[in-house]
Amino acid sequence: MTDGRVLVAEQSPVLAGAICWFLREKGYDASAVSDERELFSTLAKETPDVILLGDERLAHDDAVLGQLRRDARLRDVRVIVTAPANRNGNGTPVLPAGADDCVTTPIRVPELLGRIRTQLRATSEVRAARSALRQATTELERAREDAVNNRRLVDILHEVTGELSATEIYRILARRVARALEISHCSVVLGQTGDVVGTVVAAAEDPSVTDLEVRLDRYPEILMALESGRAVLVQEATAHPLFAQVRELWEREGRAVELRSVATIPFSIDRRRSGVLFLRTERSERSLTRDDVEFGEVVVRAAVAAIRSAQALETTRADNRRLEALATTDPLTKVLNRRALLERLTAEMDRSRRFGSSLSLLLLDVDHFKEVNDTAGHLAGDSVLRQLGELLEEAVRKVDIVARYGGEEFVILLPETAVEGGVVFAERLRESVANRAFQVGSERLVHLTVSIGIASFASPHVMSTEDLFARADEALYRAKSGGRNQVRA
Ligand code: GH3
Ligand code: MG
Ligand code: MG
Repeated sequence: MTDGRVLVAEQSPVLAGAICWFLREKGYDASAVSDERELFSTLAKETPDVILLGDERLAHDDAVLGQLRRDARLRDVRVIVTAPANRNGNGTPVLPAGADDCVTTPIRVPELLGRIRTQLRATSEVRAARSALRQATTELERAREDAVNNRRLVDILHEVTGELSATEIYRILARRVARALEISHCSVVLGQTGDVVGTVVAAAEDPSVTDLEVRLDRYPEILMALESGRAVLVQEATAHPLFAQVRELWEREGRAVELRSVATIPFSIDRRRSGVLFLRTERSERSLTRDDVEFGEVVVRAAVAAIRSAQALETTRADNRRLEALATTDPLTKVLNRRALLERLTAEMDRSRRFGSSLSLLLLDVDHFKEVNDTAGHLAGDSVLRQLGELLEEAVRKVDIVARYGGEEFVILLPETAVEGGVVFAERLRESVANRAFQVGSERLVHLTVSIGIASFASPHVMSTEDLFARADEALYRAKSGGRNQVRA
């Protein structure tokens, strides 16, 4: 490492030799050329930090300086010219265009060294500035590249974060990463440490792959990523020790190895589902890089988060469905409970009012139900209520609503049904209960009858849901006191 490279253009070999000697003594790397031709042929080969045009002819030849300044390669080279001190009569030499500094002749060594030092400092400052600029430009380019990658990433994430199944997410992941990185092979392989067999759940190169089993001992890069929990990058597979055993296997099997590089990025969704994102390039393609791995890692993280949140959403929904079912159904008979019935009734009343349609309510009570309990036991009674619930559900239309009102009393709501229609339906229902044998225990059958009271909207004195219940209850009472097993409106 020298302090700077100085090229001395000086016609006189003695003077050139002396200047070079001084400069080298001071730690510079100095060499000399004797004329214009030699100057430019040397400059074509090397770039000094400072050129000293010692020869007055050269120093004041506009053509020479012009040529030096036009050469972009030499733009940071400082040019020092020599000039007689007394040229203008005031001791200050005229600095020709294109020159950076001037040394007065006859040359005095301290002045020359001072000028060279100053110019070299300037050169290094310019170079530092240029290198900073270059670095900024590189960073800008990298940022631009990142922006492009991020846009690809956003595309992928956007596609991945919908409400998709894990399988769909794997497929999108493989396809989009292959496309973004412009590589031929990208797949998702599920497996965990200790597994002998892995499952390829998606492969960009073959969309038909769904659950392809592969022997993991043939994929040391997958095993390694699963074991270490860290990404594995092999840029040149043919030379890499990781593939030594597999290479032997390939040779024995006489398989041509097209593999160039591989990267495996491990992930873990839950205890059952872990695996790797598996990137591969072939001989005809480029080698995979750290950047590819980083890109893959970011996308994998997003995909795992998406799968987890999709799963959480599904669990929450299932929980909600269960809760809702619990809140609205009667646990014994699985028909609607009383609370849900009242909600539905209110809604149906509103609808009837709005559209002027009719609505019938049937209140059904099992006749002498106590006897079932007394003779067959309470559990048998429960079972009979369950069977009755099923019978009622099967008997009604889709739009009708069956609910357990309490004990052995059921309510059936018939939308768009006036009292006449309600009576016909209730009569049919009464008959089918009467004709049915209900099972109690494994052997015994019992026969039952029911009494049904009906009220309808709109009819005189029925303005509210309470009126509807009150009227139906009155009708039921009449059915009971009339001898049971009958329908009253
Ligand atoms: P009727 O209605 O014809 O006047 O006579 P009944 O014997 O059905 O009399 P009531 O309606 O007053 O009595 C209802 C009986 O139903 C009383 C109760 O022991 C029984 N019961 C109510 N809820 C259940 C239940 O969930 N399981 C069982 N096994 N029995 C119930
Ligand atoms: Mg009762
Ligand atoms: Mg009863």
